[in-house]
This record gives sequence, structure tokens and C-alpha cells, in this order.
Amino acid sequence: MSRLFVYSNRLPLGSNPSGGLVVALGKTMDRQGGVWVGAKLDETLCDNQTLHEYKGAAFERHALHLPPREYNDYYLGYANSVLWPLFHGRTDLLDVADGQLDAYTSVNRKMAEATRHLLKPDDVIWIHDYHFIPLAAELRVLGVSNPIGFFLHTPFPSSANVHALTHKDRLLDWLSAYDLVGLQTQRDVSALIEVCRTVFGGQMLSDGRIRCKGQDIRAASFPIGIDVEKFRAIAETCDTSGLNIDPQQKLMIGVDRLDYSKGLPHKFRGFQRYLQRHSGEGDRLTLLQIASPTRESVEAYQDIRKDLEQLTGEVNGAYAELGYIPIQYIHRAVPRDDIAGLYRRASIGLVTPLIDGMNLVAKEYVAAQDPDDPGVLVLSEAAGAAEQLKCGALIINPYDPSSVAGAIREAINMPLEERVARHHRMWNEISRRDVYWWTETFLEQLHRNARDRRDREASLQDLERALSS
Ligand code: ADQ
Repeated sequence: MSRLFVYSNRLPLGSNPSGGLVVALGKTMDRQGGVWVGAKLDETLCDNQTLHEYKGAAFERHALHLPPREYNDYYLGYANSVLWPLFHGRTDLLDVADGQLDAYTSVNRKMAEATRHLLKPDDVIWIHDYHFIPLAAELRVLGVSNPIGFFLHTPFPSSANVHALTHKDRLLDWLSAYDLVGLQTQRDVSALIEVCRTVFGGQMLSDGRIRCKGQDIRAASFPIGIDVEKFRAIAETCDTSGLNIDPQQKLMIGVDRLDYSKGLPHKFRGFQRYLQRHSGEGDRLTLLQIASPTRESVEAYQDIRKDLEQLTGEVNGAYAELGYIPIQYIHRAVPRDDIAGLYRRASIGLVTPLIDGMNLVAKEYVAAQDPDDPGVLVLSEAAGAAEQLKCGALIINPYDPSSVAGAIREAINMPLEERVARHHRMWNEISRRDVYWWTETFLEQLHRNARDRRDREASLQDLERALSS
């Protein structure tokens, strides 16, 4: 069997990963083994990058250490102040500065050069996310002809957003170097096709390839999943009694990175609307919001943190009573076992992104429930996960506080029978397409596409030989 060789910006080096990519890919790598390469800020470096190996995992880990200036221009700069906002439809937050694109492309080139010697002829290469879109093109320049796949964890941007991208033609060169471009949802595949048509003047070929300016892009959707059985087992056995939660308290849970795409202020405003309208009815409800810090040196992230602190104060000031706090807001990472137990303990899972590639929290919440007495998932229509979970979740528009408030009320009053039926449908969906299904189907398709490419290249060579003889 060929070895899996993975690239992503972040590597699993700490004990408690709180990003979706590392959580999902970690499962695959723990099971399958292989090599995982990432990038890392190294304050001790002045200029050149160096590759370091990190022992102690079930798979090989290497990190390209980068000096602060270069890392910041590539990671905080182009990746997270240009590509991330653009891919999430927030062109108002674009912060384009000189030198960032150069740093981004040069880090990709250095990554290819620094790791070329680690690659074996049979390796299957899988590159992840917007930090490394140009990496396949850089590897191809170095003569790498292995199958190379790409998976974008974020949404694919609309053509209106791609128009805001400087050097947009490069996107086409970068994507066409892959044998397969994996996207989260059908919505993203449609967006990619639309961009190819309207921005690059491309067209669909009968075999599914998208041809633009003589280059081909092969794309399909592979909704990422979780390790459903393992997550349920953790949730079942987790003891939350040490977490100091009043056993009588009705709980609604939110778990997100503190990112503007996650719609946290909208979530709080939706709950505020619920309290305005229904606080006197039935059991009192607390929103437990766990929000892990992320990219704190980017200005847009500092703003959202301030907004949330202010909103929490406002809601709690208006509705708290002795022994009751409406919003309990925890701004740090929490151990995954505790998170699983808290999901199970909560009657409602509230997931309100304004746009999200997938959203694994929605799937984790479903997996953690007791099937005989499950909680209700309230889910934004803009999360990629809604394509699969609309079969059982209450779907809301996060921009509309009344939509969120109405769903909270419906969830809190939902009869057991309906909760069980909804949960059952969602459970079937997330078990059918778990994280292992995601890896297997992506890699199978990647192998097929790479074989087709080689066949096409071989016939072209035969034709050229025939013509020249
Ligand atoms: P994220 O936006 O990071 O990644 P998301 O799907 O929201 O991913 O998952 C976050 C993960 O981190 C979950 O496993 C969650 O339990 C964990 N987590 C979040 N906050 C935490 C905290 N405070 N403490 C501990 N754990 C925490 C990107 C895309 C998503 C896509 C994923 C996977 O933006 O749309 O679903 O990749 O492809």
C-alpha cells in the first residue's frame, strides 16, 4: 500500500487540538500512519527556514520552521488577512499589504524544496487548506509526478469574491496542478464551476473535468466527518460532575473558535431575543459558550472578542438573577473529553456560523447525545453541515435573531418522540459518512484521477512519437 504524505499548515504537536482540520486528519493519520508536514513560527530564526522532525506520534511529523517576518507575512498576512476573509465572503475585512503574496508563494516554494527529499515514488500526497494552494504546482516544478490531491476545508468563494483577489489567474494555475480538488459540499463545487466559467472563461467537459484556458481542474465534494463511535464512547463515559454545573440547570451549548465566520455575536443576539420574548416561560436556560482563542494578533479577531465581551455583559446585566447566569462564556480551549461530556449534558446544541466549510461541532453534538433522550441541534443554514443534517436539525438563519430565538423555543419544548426521531436520522447520516469514509473516498478518487492523467499523458506521448516518426 502506498504511503500517505500529508501537508497542512498546522501539525498536531500539542495535547489538545482545537481546530477542525487537525482533529479530523489526526484520526486518519493515527489509523493509517504516514508522514505529516506542517509549518511553524520559530522566533529564534533570523532568516532561513529549517526542517525539524518531531518524534513521538504514530506517524512521522516534520515542521518547516520559519523566521517571524516570513511566517507572519505568509500566515497572518496573505493566508489569514486575505484568503480566509475572502473565502468566507468578508471582502470588507481584506487587508492587502505589500510583500504578503510574495511571502505566501515563497513559503510554498520553500516547503516543496525542503521536503522533496522525503518523498518516495509511491507516496500519495494530500495537501490541506488555503495556506498551501500553490504547493502542488511547486512540487510539479521539482519533477514530482505522484498523485497530488488538495482538500479545501473552508467554503469555495463565489466569483464576486474571487474578483477581489489580486493575481487571480494564479489560482487557476495552482488548482490545475492537482489530480483532485476536494471540497466540503455540493454548494462549493457549484461555486468552483461558476468561478471557472465566469472568471476564467472555462467549461465543463463530458468526463467532469473543468477546462479553463487549456488547463483542467478536477473537483468533487467530500463532506468531512468525525469518528462517530469514538466520540459517542467518550461522551458516554465522561463524568461532568466535577465541572460544577447545577444538575437542575437547562443547558444550551456552543463550541467555536473565536472567529468572525462563526456568528458568535449573532448567536448571543438570538439568545437575547429569546430571553426578551420567553424568559418567563418554563425552565431557565443557560447558554454555555466555549470559544477558543485564535489568530489573536489579527485586528478583526480582537474586534470580535471585544464585541462578545460587551454582549455577554449586556445580556447578563439584563437577565441574570441570584443563582442564574444566562450566558456563561469561557474564552479558552477545553479538554476534548470534557467537551464531549458537556455536549451530552446540554439539551440544545447551538451552531450559528454566517458561513462555514463544514462545522464539525454540529456533528460532534449529534454523536455525543444519548439516543434514548437526545438534545436538539439548532444549525445555521450557512454551515456546510446543513446539507447533511437538515434531516434532523432545526435550521436557522443566523442573521435573523427571531429565527434563532424561535428555534431555541421549539427545541426546548420538543417532545421526546420527535427528538429521538430527528436524532436517529442525523446519527445515520454522520455514521454513514464518518471521518474514515471521508479519507477513503477522497483517496480512491485521487488514485483514479491520477491513473487517468498518466494514461492521457502516455497516449499524448505515443501520438507525439507517431507524428514525429
Ligand atoms: P474550524 O473552523 O477550526 O476548521 P470546526 O469544524 O468548527 O473547525 O471544528 C472545530 C474543532 O475544534 C471541533 O472539533 C471542536 O470540538 C474543537 N474546538 C473548538 N473550540 C474548542 C475549544 N474551546 N476547546 C476545545 N476544542 C475546541 C475548518 C473549517 C470548518 C471545517 C473544519 C474541518 O473552518 O468549516 O469543519 O475545518 O474541515
